[in-house]
Amino acid sequence: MAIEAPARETKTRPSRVCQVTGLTLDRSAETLVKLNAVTAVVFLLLGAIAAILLGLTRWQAVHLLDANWYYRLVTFHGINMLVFWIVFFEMAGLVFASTVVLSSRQVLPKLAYAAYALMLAGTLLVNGVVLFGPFDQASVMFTAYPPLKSHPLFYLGLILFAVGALLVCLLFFLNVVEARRSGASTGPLPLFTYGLGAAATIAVFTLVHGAITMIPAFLWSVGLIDAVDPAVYRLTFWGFGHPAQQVNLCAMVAIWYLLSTLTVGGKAVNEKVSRTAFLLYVLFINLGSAHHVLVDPGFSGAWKIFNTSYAMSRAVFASLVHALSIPASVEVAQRRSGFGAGFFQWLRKAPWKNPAFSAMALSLAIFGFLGGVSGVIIGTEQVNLRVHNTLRVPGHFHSTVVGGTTLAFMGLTYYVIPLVFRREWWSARLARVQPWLFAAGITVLSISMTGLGALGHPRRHWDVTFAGSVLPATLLDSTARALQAGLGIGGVVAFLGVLIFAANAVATLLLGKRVEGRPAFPPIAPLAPAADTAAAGEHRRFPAPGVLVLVVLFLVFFIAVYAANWFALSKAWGIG
Ligand SMILES: [Cu+2]
Repeated sequence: MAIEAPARETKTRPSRVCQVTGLTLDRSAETLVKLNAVTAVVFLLLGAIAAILLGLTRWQAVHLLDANWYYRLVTFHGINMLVFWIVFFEMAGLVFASTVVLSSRQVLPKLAYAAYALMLAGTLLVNGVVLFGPFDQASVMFTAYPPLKSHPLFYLGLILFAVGALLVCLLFFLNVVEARRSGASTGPLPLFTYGLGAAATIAVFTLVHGAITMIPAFLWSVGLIDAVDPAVYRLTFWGFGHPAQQVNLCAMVAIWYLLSTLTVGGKAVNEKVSRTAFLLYVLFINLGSAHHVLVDPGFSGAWKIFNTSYAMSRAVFASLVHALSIPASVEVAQRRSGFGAGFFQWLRKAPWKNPAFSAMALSLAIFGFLGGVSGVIIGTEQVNLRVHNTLRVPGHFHSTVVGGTTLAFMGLTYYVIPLVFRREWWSARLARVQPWLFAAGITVLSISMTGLGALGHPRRHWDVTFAGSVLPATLLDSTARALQAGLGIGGVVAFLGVLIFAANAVATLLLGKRVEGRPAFPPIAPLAPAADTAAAGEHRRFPAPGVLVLVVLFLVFFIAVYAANWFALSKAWGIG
């Protein structure tokens, strides 16, 4: 429209034009992305240091930490990895998707900086209590279930963090509105921004649940109210704790789509279907939170089964849509780029040496085969009985949040640093190895935890030999020892993966050459050429037959593992 052009020209806010993408980078948006991303990686590193100490404690042959530090660091590790690392990174993503991707500006930049400051202050308070507070207040775990009571500053820290994050979500929507109003963004929102919009929507009700949970707990900790009902706390806590993982899921899926575009020039096979799948997440995935209270008294069986099975299946369906759509976008792009032979040439000839691509592909595989399958199983009320509070639970979420989300975020970082920070990677060789190392470590770790859980090993437990207990007992047999070694070694390898990632990033920011023009590494693929219209009838067939084969393999695997769990349940009680 005619009136819009002059309105845009009057803006004299500092910005630069990206020489690769042609997008306009608003200076304060750029600074916010950098601040949040660097902060995220700092807490990833701290959480990983705790992780390696914990892994080497659960491995009974090493049994590194004493009980005090074990429980303190379980708490520290959980909160830093699941909340601080991931959410700070997502905040960077929200700013990026609502400003840079739309070539638009950050609205209310001062408020955005204040939100970051609130989040950082909250993080420091929580970590201060967990690392240096009295033991009984510092070892309440990520969940801090009453009657475990932490220090008031612990709850206050979580509240400040949540308020800051909520502000960033609201600013995301305001940024999108501003991009529309100014005419910077017209037509449908890019899929990446749309996906992060779904994440931000889920984040709003997630954070509201966090407030509903933490404010009474804070009042209780300072003595203003007498008690917090444990059952109510658990329900509302998981209204925060589980959807928080769905925010991660949405962000991760949006990043997968983006990485498919950047690494092979892929484009969603059917964008409308992908957008609808994001919408299904918003509508249904929160109900899945009920899987955290499957063994709690107070909720009816019908309520549990409705929420975790019938409603959840809509969200699982959405994940299956993405699981088909994203690899298919890669296959279609690869075929159009000339790798069309047979079922799998596109996959063999994929850019496996591009760390952003390998991170995306490995994270998709780990998330789907290990995380998704185990999640559906653990979320089924009946089968859950054999899994509850065993190491199978952390076995599951290390394959979703770590093998999936964290690895996808690492993959995106391989582009964020050259494009936003304008630095050439210090070591391309280390970058190429890193996703493989991390993925291998986390896969071994997750499978070992799952195996130990199947043997009955509890989660969050310092000593499975029960040394010094009145009744002698041990869970250690030769299988358990081998699996514990797997947990320890997998943990060490994954830790090396984090260390190399962080060290390479820091070295890049300090020593990396400044990018002039187009960054050299990792390569950015041109959009794949359009379909060959001469191939009549092509559009009637699904354009990615290789992915269809993979999907059938996945479904067979899924059904086999699901059935095996029901079979094992049937053996749990000898009837007849
Ligand atoms: Cu959950």
